[in-house]
Amino acid sequence: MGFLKSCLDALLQVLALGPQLNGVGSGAFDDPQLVFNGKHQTGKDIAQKPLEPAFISPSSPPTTILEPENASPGFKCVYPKRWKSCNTPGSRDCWLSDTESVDELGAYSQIDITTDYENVEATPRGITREYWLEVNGDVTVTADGFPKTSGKVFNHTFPGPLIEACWGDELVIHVKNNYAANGTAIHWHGIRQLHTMQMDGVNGVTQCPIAFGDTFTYKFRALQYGHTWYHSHYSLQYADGLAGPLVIHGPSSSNWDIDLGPVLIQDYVHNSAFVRYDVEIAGRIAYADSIVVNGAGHDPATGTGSYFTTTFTKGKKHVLRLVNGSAGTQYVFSIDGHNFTVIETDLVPIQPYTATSLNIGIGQRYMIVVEADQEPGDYWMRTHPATGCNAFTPTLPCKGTFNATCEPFNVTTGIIRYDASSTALPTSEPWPYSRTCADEPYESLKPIVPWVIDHHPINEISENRFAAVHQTVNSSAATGGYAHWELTPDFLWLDFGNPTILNLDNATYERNSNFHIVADDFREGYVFMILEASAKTSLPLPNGTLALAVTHPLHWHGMDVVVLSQQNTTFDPVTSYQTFNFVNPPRRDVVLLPAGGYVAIAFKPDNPGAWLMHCHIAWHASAGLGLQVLERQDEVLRSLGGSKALAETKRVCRNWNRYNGVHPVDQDDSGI
Ligand SMILES: *[C@@H]1O[C@H](CO)[C@@H](O)[C@H](O)[C@H]1NC(C)=O
Ligand SMILES: *[C@@H]1O[C@H](CO)[C@@H](O)[C@H](O)[C@H]1NC(C)=O
Ligand SMILES: *[C@@H]1O[C@H](CO)[C@@H](O)[C@H](O)[C@H]1NC(C)=O
Ligand SMILES: *[C@@H]1O[C@H](CO)[C@@H](O)[C@H](O)[C@H]1NC(C)=O
Ligand SMILES: *[C@@H]1O[C@H](CO)[C@@H](O)[C@H](O)[C@H]1NC(C)=O
Ligand SMILES: *[C@@H]1O[C@H](CO)[C@@H](O)[C@H](O)[C@H]1NC(C)=O
Ligand SMILES: *[C@@H]1O[C@H](CO)[C@@H](O)[C@H](O)[C@H]1NC(C)=O
Ligand SMILES: *[C@@H]1O[C@H](CO)[C@@H](O)[C@H](O)[C@H]1NC(C)=O
Ligand SMILES: *[C@@H]1O[C@H](CO)[C@@H](O)[C@H](O)[C@H]1NC(C)=O
Ligand SMILES: *[C@@H]1O[C@H](CO)[C@@H](O)[C@H](O)[C@H]1NC(C)=O
Ligand SMILES: [Cu+2]
Repeated sequence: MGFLKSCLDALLQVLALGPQLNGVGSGAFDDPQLVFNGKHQTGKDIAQKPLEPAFISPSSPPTTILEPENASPGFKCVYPKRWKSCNTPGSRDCWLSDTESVDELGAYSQIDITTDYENVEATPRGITREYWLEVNGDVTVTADGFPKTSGKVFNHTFPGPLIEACWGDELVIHVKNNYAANGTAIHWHGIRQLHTMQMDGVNGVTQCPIAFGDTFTYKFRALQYGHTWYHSHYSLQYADGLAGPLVIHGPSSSNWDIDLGPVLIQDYVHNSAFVRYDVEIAGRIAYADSIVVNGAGHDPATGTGSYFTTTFTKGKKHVLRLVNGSAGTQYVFSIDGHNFTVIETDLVPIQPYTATSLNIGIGQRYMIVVEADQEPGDYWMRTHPATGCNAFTPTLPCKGTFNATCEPFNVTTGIIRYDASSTALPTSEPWPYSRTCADEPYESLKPIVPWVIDHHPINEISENRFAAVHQTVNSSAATGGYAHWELTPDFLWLDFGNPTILNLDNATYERNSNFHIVADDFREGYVFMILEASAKTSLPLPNGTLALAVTHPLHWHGMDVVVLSQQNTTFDPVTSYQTFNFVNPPRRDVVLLPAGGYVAIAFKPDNPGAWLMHCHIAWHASAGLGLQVLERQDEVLRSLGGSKALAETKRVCRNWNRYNGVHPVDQDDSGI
């Protein structure tokens, strides 16, 4: 069973801004909501607002239409008539202002960058948007010039189609599995899924895989805004191409003129990731062949391929929505000659800061604003694999590994042009950036809406509250018979056909399901976790040597976490607490656990459910580096809206178990 690392702080009750459970039983999509201004209004005012229907359909007039800059053609945000748009190139921090409510200062109240988006009642009400996606397998993808025949993609495109919504919308996404050889399940990375755990898309935890020919309909509200990605959570499918961008339009913490959209940076594997995985389980490091940016790249072996290209307008400020969708590579991103302003991390708006390069861990996202303030011309965009956090084909120069002195291939993966008709290759020089494999310094990442943690966990954490990351040997044939990565006390090995969501009443879990239990009575305050990746916790490999400590980008589902401390040294129970920061710590959903070091995080236990937490290096996740955070188990079903909310889940499971009975899946990994 799991270790417990929780503490309750009654004094923080007033800060527990997450929605309470009352009224939740009616289901996540029909809870009557009040729109109010999170900035100026008091609780008393909220109750006085007239009740409006939860969602308006696009046809029901009258409405306020907002056309986000550079959204897809015809795309519009639609809100109730009382709101009017206040989002202009000179006021990107504002989203909607209320034409009916005037505060005591005579100003309109508004929904803006300071609105607490964790407070459901403060979130604007948009419309329902419906999308259809198809999963295709064994598709030939030629992203970097090499014809990869084991491609798995959405709608025959790589990356998948853009899914777009506005802050407060409800998304309804029908995913049809057209891949005959396997199941699938789609995860909406970083979406909090407040009271909609059944929509999180994790096979073995929140659903069964979608069988060939079947469709699962995902429904959830876009309570956050910014950009992220969606990807398969079925084993290694996303590393074979099953990933796409997701943009939720909302305010920004800095002004800009032009939105250039998502930039999905991925390392790219030529043969199937399912085949490449054999390298990982043989105890070596699974490697990639090249880097692709929005599906464009070069095969280093042959030099074939293309560059990701985008155009700047001189004098304008451009938004780039960076996503690290890699299987195993951390990148240092930069644009020659241009610095940029970082305004958002992982769907959390932050106080803007200027940088010339940016460290992006797997699964992490950054929104940046770049001003076209240089001499018009052509400039390289660079995605430099971080030292110690990359592995490419060993037959390349430098044995395929980027380090401080050796580069196996060019890191110039994109071109920024001031004149779209130019075809010249840039001759620009790089900034002198650091290639260290680290998160952005956390002093830089200050959320606009802070979490204040005025509670020191020192008296609450004891030795059994550590989740140590290490590699362990399990010779059981049932679990592959190879060295697994694990988070204490066990490695993850999920049961596709019997997910946690259909076992919510269990006192114990029989399968090797690694759980971190958050006790049912923890409702306010914060839960703390300290995760270590130090060499001393490594178990011996079969040949007796200790596994090397490496950096792991850890991803939490269903919640944001704040980073209290992130160090590359061994955790010391006496002195390490001095490194903890409780004042507006960075908040995100992917946190790097430094090699040989530790990371201390905290989260709010305000979303009942079983939430996966795992390393986002695809190879490590497959080899067991994950656990489930089981939060307030006895309230989960009620928070979803009762057992009727699981009708679709059960139907998809029946179909999966029928399919699997005929085409048994040979499970050789954790399942995620
Ligand atoms: C994906 O493909 C399906 C079937 O061709 C189509 O109906 C749907 O509109 C496509 N979805 C997107 C988001 O393009
Ligand atoms: C032991 O195995 C690991 C993983 O396969 C390998 O990296 C290491 O070099 C081996 N050590 C010896 C002494 O054989
Ligand atoms: C993606 O994350 C991985 C792992 O943290 C990292 O090695 C890689 O450099 C990141 N890629 C980018 C483009 O930042
Ligand atoms: C960013 O670039 C501008 C224009 O080149 C320059 O004035 C400014 O000092 C730079 N800021 C930083 C932090 O590098
Ligand atoms: C970089 O890699 C090359 C080739 O593997 C190796 O010879 C060199 O020693 C490495 N340099 C550093 C600083 O690790
Ligand atoms: C690296 O880029 C330069 C242009 O900057 C080009 O001449 C060279 O061929 C590239 N090398 C490879 C291996 O693509
Ligand atoms: C939950 O408990 C039942 C009854 O003991 C057991 O059959 C089932 O396997 C358990 N579920 C999981 C996921 O372990
Ligand atoms: C390996 O995993 C199996 C299945 O979870 C478990 O029963 C067994 O005890 C494990 N063996 C070791 C040596 O950890
Ligand atoms: C650890 O972090 C310190 C301070 O950030 C840095 O100077 C040092 O190089 C790091 N050490 C390693 C082994 O990464
Ligand atoms: C299907 O999934 C299973 C389980 O993850 C895996 O072992 C197998 O290789 C997959 N099959 C294909 C054709 O990708
Ligand atoms: Cu890892």
